[in-house]
Amino acid sequence: MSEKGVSRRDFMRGAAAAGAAFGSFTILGATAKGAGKVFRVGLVGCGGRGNGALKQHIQAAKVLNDKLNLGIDIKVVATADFFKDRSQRTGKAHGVPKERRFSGPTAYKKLLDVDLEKPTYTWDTLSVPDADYRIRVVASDSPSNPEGQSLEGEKISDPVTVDNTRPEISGLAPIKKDRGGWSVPGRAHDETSPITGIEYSLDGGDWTTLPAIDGILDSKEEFFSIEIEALDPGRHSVVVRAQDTRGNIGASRVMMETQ
Ligand SMILES: [Ca+2]
Ligand SMILES: [Ca+2]
Repeated sequence: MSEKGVSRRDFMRGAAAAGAAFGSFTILGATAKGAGKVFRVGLVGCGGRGNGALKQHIQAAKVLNDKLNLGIDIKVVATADFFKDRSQRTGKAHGVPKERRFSGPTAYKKLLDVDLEKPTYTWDTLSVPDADYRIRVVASDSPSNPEGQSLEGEKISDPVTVDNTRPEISGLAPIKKDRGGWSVPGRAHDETSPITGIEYSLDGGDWTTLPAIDGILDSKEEFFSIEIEALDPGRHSVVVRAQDTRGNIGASRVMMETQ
């Protein structure tokens, strides 16, 4: 079987064998034969984590399509969440028919009854250290061919980054300015991925975006400086948070005393 004709099962087996990991995620449905390269997906848990995993998975399919020319089509066919609004919202965003957006305590069971013919597969990147991984995809047609006549092919992808660790904020050291103002310099650092966002909140207020000192957020280490105008006398707090390209968020807080 050529790489273009790789079956879903073979793909899963090969990817799993290679320790491939795209985030904790469940793929349901799809027959190895007949369904072609359409991956039918049912999402159980439509909160931030579930939606994030789904996004990652769609991205992973795109990477595989780009790098290995697999022509994978991810189709979300059902959603399930205890909360109706979450299931509805995610389902609507992915074109899931209303009758397949399940909610309530037995939502996941209803989802599992949606014409599934295959068991569940899960990739959990939390079981592997942060690093770049290559995915080895092995395709074999041995199940449908006599012994000795089967063919096998494999390809190895470009590196895929797994990063489940939060960026660190350090060096927050408020400096007093004139008229009760403060300057708070700091550093955002991530071991694995570039920093894509830095924000701060003064006294629990709205988040304000911060630019990088060097003008562009593009590397694993970025420096920033928060400039605060005159504050009322008393204790004040500044919380800074930074996000890496994988969506991990790390935060830190510093207190200031204005006379
Ligand atoms: Ca990270
Ligand atoms: Ca930079």
